[in-house]
Amino acid sequence: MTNEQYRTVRGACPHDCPDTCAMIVTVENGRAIKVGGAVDHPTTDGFLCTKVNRYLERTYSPERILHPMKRVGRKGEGRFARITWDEALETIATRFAEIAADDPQAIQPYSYAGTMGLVQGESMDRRFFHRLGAALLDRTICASAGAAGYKATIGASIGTDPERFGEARLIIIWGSNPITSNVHLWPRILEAQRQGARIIAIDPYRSLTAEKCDLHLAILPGTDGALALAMMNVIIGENLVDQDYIDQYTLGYDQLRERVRDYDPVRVASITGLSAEAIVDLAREYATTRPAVIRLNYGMQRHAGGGMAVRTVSCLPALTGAWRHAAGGILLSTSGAFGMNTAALQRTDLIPNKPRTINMSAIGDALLGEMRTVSFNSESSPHPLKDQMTPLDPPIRAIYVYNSNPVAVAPDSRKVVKGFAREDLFTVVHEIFQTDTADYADILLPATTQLEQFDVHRAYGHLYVVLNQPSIDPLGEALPNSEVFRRLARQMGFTEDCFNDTDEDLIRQALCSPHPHMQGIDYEQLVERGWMRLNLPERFAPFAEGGFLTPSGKCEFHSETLARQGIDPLPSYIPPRESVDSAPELASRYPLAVISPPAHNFLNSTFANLPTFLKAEKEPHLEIHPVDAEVRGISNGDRVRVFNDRGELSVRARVTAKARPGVVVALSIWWKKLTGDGANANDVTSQALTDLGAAATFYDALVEVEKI
Ligand SMILES: Nc1nc2c(c(=O)[nH]1)N[C@H]1C(S)=C(S)[C@@H](COP(=O)(O)OP(=O)(O)OC[C@H]3O[C@@H](n4cnc5c(=O)[nH]c(N)nc54)[C@H](O)[C@@H]3O)O[C@H]1N2
Ligand SMILES: Nc1nc2c(c(=O)[nH]1)N[C@H]1C(S)=C(S)[C@@H](COP(=O)(O)OP(=O)(O)OC[C@H]3O[C@@H](n4cnc5c(=O)[nH]c(N)nc54)[C@H](O)[C@@H]3O)O[C@H]1N2
Ligand SMILES: [Mo]
Repeated sequence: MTNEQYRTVRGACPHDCPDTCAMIVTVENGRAIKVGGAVDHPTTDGFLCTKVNRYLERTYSPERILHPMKRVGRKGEGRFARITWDEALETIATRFAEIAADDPQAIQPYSYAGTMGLVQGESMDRRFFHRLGAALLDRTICASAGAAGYKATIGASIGTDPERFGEARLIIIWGSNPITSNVHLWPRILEAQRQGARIIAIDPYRSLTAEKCDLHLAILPGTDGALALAMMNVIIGENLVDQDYIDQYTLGYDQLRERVRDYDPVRVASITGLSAEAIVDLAREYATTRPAVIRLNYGMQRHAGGGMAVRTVSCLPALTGAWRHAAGGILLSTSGAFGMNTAALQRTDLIPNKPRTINMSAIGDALLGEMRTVSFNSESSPHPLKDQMTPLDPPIRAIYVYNSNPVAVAPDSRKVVKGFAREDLFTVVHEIFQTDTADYADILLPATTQLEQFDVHRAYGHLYVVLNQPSIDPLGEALPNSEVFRRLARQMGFTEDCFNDTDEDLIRQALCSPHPHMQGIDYEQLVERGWMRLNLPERFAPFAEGGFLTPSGKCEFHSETLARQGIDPLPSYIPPRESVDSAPELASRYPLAVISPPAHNFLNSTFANLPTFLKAEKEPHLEIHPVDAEVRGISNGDRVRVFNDRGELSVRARVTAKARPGVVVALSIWWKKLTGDGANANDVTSQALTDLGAAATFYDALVEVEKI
């Protein structure tokens, strides 16, 4: 809609969330005055979350960085002086050229999903670093364990269409907190519940979601794989399987049947902290209710065996034939259904040599001169996973951070801070705000918000491509990522044509794809409508008749691919690295498991600096069960110290049965400089990596808590 004064523009929420909402921005005389959810977009359904509803507070915040700056204080102090874009680009290009003359691998890009857009997240930036020959980054901080585990069983990140959840008769919400982290799924779950479905949460913490479910099973962290194996033990033992589905569409059933014999519910009860009866009931209810769907998500992935846990849980729907129904099956992520032409955007063909790859979840070690990798050896004891440290030669000499805030979000934060504090490290940070990471920049660049930039989005919680059209001009001298890398490429003298592509060119390239799901999705229609469903049937039942995306085309209970990598080819249980069983000595000193899932009003560390959201979250706290509090003499409201060998933080205790005994909960992610003691939950998390996907193990950490 346009007239003289008002205009509405169709956009997309950029944030790292499954929902990727279609937004409508109202603009008055060049200023955005309202953001809302598109009414016509099926999953957005006319509403935005509590955070993005107030997106204007972010865009028009007086705290925004609006021009380039250079450091004038000590590293980390956060004192900067204004410079011009020309000076900023020249400084960066000169330093990069110097380092590249010795070895470009010493230049490290560091980015994640500050925006999920393809243009601003993985196009010109990738081209630039590829052409430069910089080190690559393994982007493992969120989803790689689950993606690898799911891939081993199912073949790709494709699952039940979230739009069908309302028709399910049983929904298991497993390691997921949709009311906070996937709020547009929640109305569908409520719809199912109204129609008589049962909703079960499996979560160590009585989250906002768990407390609204019909049943909450407060499992011990990192033990989901064992629970799934015990469920299979019951389902197979009591012959509740769909033998026809198994015969036609799965691989390795006989071996699986043998394997699950080791996991009888009584033994698994002691592993998981659940009762044997609860496990048996869950298995029976799951196998006998149609359609049954599992919303499987990140909670279970952030542990040593996170990949294997996801692989194991993903076997369940093939065993019972739940996939036969469009509202049955399992949903981890829908991202694998999108077939955008990311190769055209990223241009890995520009890479001149074979540079090293740094794992982003171990950036602390990397900045301090060591590369961490993980190896898997089922024979070794007490734990099958081992992290190897290799000296980094050359060391990282420059780091360019965008779309991420590693000082606050990366594990084992003391090491991350120590790394960023290195005097000899040249650090560029491109940011909207002066984050904890920005404080360590040598050159700090101003970034645009979503209202000021052009982009195209896929999603991991629905099946629509969403276009983001800019609704306002950039504030101050802020520039989008794509434009900064375009200018840097010019400054470095890169002459390839691809560095001249406009954002529109990039979007067109992303859409130009031979993938069958992308057929019919074109730029002009997206501009007109804002969003389009992938070329999939309205009732999408991806594996109703097999067609898995594994090498065998079947649901692989037995995976030859894993076997070839020296990994157990069958589902198995890998305990947390930090637990009584795997590390008894450690557990005697640090008996409590700490988890730090998202706070409702933050989005990772995004929004965690703005008044409305800080007011809603009040202050950093630790939820602790009354029994654990009492033995430590801790009362509700006391200040407590949470610590282990890696670090510590001080927070306010909330004594509550929402945390199960043995587990403490520190909702996250706070900016370290806004907490009072300069620390957040990542001061106690570890850089150890997961089995599959080499991901971070944020929820696999033991601590002790004491009253201050
Ligand atoms: N409001 C808000 N929304 C968000 C985010 C945010 O920060 N804030 N972050 C976004 C991002 S990047 C992501 S990846 C997703 C994450 O969203 P989710 O997939 O929901 O993942 P988490 O919130 O990390 O964990 C979900 C639940 O798993 C539980 N959990 C922890 N350990 C275990 C375990 O071992 N087993 C089981 N069964 N449960 C466990 C936690 O207590 C938590 O309640 O949310 C996205 N959405
Ligand atoms: N303890 C603990 N730690 C965790 C987690 C946890 O549950 N517990 N969750 C983990 C997970 S799941 C994830 S995904 C990671 C998330 O970690 P990050 O991806 O680092 O996410 P954010 O903290 O939101 O930081 C994103 C930054 O990008 C900036 N940004 C946004 N848009 C743009 C843009 O267009 N251009 C530029 N240049 N910058 C932009 C934002 O201002 C913000 O500061 O954190 C992980 N860390
Ligand atoms: Mo994430």
